[in-house]
Amino acid sequence: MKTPVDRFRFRPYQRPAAGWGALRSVAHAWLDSRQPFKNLRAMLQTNQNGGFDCPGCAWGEAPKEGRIRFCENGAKAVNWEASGRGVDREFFASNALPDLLAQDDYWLEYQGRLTEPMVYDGSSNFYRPISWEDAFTLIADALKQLASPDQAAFYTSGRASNEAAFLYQLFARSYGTNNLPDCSNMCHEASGVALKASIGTGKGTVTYEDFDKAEAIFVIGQNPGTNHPRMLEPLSEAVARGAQVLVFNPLRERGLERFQAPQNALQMLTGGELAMNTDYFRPSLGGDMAVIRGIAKFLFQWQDEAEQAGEAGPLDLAFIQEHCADYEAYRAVVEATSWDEIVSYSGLALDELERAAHIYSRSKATIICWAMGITQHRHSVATIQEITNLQLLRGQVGRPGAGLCPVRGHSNVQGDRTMGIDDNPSAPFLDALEKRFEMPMPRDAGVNVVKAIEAMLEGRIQVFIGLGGNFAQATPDTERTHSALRNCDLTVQISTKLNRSHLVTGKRALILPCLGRTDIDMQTSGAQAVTVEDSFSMVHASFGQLKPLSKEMRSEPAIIAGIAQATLGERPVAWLHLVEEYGRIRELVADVIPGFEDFNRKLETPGGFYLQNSAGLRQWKTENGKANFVSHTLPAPLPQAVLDKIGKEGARKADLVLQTLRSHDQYNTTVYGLNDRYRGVTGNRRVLFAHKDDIHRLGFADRQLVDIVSLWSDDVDRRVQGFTLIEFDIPKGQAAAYYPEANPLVPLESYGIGSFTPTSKYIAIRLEPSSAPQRIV
Ligand SMILES: Nc1nc2c(c(=O)[nH]1)N[C@H]1C(S)=C(S)[C@@H](COP(=O)(O)OP(=O)(O)OC[C@H]3O[C@@H](n4cnc5c(=O)[nH]c(N)nc54)[C@H](O)[C@@H]3O)O[C@H]1N2
Ligand SMILES: Nc1nc2c(c(=O)[nH]1)N[C@H]1C(S)=C(S)[C@@H](COP(=O)(O)OP(=O)(O)OC[C@H]3O[C@@H](n4cnc5c(=O)[nH]c(N)nc54)[C@H](O)[C@@H]3O)O[C@H]1N2
Ligand SMILES: [Mo]
Repeated sequence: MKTPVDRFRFRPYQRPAAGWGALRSVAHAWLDSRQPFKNLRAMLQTNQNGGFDCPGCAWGEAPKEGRIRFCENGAKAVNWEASGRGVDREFFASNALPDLLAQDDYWLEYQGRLTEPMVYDGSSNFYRPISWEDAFTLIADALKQLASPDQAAFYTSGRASNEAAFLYQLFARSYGTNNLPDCSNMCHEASGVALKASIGTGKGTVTYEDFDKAEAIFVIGQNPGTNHPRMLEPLSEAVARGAQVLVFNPLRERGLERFQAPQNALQMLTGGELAMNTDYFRPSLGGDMAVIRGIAKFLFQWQDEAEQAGEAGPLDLAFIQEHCADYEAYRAVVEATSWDEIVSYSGLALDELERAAHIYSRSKATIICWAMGITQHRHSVATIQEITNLQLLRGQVGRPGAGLCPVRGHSNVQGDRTMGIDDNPSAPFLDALEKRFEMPMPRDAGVNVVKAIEAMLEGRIQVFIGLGGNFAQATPDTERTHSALRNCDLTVQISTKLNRSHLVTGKRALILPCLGRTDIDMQTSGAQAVTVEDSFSMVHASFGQLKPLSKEMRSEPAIIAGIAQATLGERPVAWLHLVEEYGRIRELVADVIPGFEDFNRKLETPGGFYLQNSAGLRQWKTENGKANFVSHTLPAPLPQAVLDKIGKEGARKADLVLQTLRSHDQYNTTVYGLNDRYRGVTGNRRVLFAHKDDIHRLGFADRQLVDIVSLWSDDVDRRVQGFTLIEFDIPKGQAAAYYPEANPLVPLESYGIGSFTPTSKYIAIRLEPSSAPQRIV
């Protein structure tokens, strides 16, 4: 099936975000789904009570009527999942693996929903059909034959429901391993690690209502116009009521500048639009920690000045005194950091930092939001702790309209972690499992994504099972990751759509087609609901609405139960009995996980229920029972070994620093089309955005084809070929390219300190004239 592609063009986008452009794009996604009448019903049920939770992002549902409940990119996600196109046995019989591998990621998913279980055993180049029972037996035999349970890895992507996630981790642990890497390892891991040490919870402390009460909102390293479009409404409302909205982003993202609400007929018809920010700062990549430190340094200075004048300063000393530890140490570290260092690391001028600090010091209720621009760096944990330190200085945690807000990605990534998808689970969680299921649970930490790839490369992991996601493409160092997967004995993917992880296989491979969020999930007791948790810790039910495309698809809980039953029998639970009625799974969750007592009854509340956030209540579940100021020196963004190597190469120093990001037409590795509307690009994803002066300085020209080579301390040649240079409004020294096309450039060893998250937002690169066959663009 050919994919629709526009001609390559670059023309900066002049219109506001959302508006008519969004409506046109929704109409296109809807009609292209092949089942518009069925899907209209689905779109109307998105995020409604009794409907299903949007499979797009993890932004929470508006508690107030009249606010946006679904958005352009939510509609795209729904129509993409609820495609009328199917990938069946005839498709696999007529497409050999090498031919499929030659297709791009857009083409692969465009073929439609996976409709029946398939197996590949290396005897030919083709997948062939297999029955569900034979597939379960094949997996069970492979698992039982391993010398140790730690030779298997159980990956999860953040769309899995709470019910699926709970069963999956229970199965992995009952089988004997904590090898539960997940997409969060590449995403908000740093937020969890940092916040847990600082304030005793890994989750954000704000609720949706806090956005209505905030006097200032900082949006750092996040592009909500594309990735969390429903966030645009509360942000534009905040600006309209006079709150300060400060953006920190090296790129001028359209969704953070101007917005036209598609639901507002008057605005749409009159061309009206709303401002999205009151100030826009463009820091260096990885410079945010220095930005925050600069603001803190001003606060300390102004505090001293106020005290000398006998006035109250900006710091909330009473809060610090009552709730915090290590304040003096933090103050000392900030004072020891010079303004020169702060300015040069941050990429902002001193007067910009002062302006931001003024706004911060005046606001009585400040929310700080962040996403991948903060979490995908080497020093992400330190940066998030610096953000937390700043908020603690003014007592901005646990008060209305204020707090810390890591904006999560996948729609249930937060819930999956709550359910125990964690390679490094806490002792109390394991204790609770042991008590409830009366069997020992593994205590050694398992592998995260980076360690799983290393283990597969070295042959220490032999069986890989993926509950959703696209491990082959979402991970760093693509060539090595592909070798790692190929090194396995068996790779199993539980998926809705065809992707590269089905094609980069172990010696044997299985494709197990599952139901998605939009599909009706019929079990013996009737249609089932599943539950999810959003970024604001609200848990609610989701009911599929559409008849599945094929009778051969199974739900994720049913597939996990099938594998578990074949591997472990009824130990420690009657797996197949549980999935007859998901309320039975929720009863187990209620017994094990704090906050879920009486789970089934609580779900009856319209809109769901709120899992309390301890830090939001100013209860600090840290070791010392305090909110901790955690001090770090401003770190170099690359390890010394890399700096030494780049330095030694003299003229071959890094040309630019690259960040990898999402276009408006993709959901992670799912590519909906080749356009990026707000950045003005159509028809091409293999582009490199760079500043005009840099392009000329390096001896290239606008629209020239280049190869991009990344620089690291080892001798691996990491390169992508044939990228088109685009002169772009980007700070000098920086470049940007799309994920996953640029993933081959991210070295596996380049990850965050303490988070193991690949540094997808900071890659030193060099450009070369392209060695790829010339294309006319
Ligand atoms: N439609 C759609 N929605 C999605 C997704 C999707 O792919 N498509 N993905 C989902 C997932 S899993 C996630 S995690 C989220 C991701 O949501 P985002 O974090 O918004 O995603 P990115 O495209 O990675 O954008 C990062 C932004 O950070 C900026 N940035 C990069 N480096 C830095 C830096 O060092 N400092 C600062 N201040 N800014 C920086 C970039 O310019 C860009 O605007 O979205 C979720 N929602
Ligand atoms: N260079 C670079 N790399 C990155 C990032 C980056 O910014 N830059 N971002 C990282 C981030 S934030 C994340 S979260 C990861 C994402 O990593 P993943 O979560 O592994 O990747 P996705 O692209 O979201 O997975 C898409 C696939 O999931 C399957 N799928 C979709 N819906 C369902 C469902 O309901 N059930 C099941 N079982 N399967 C389903 C489909 O088959 C689809 O092909 O990528 C990370 N990788
Ligand atoms: Mo993510």
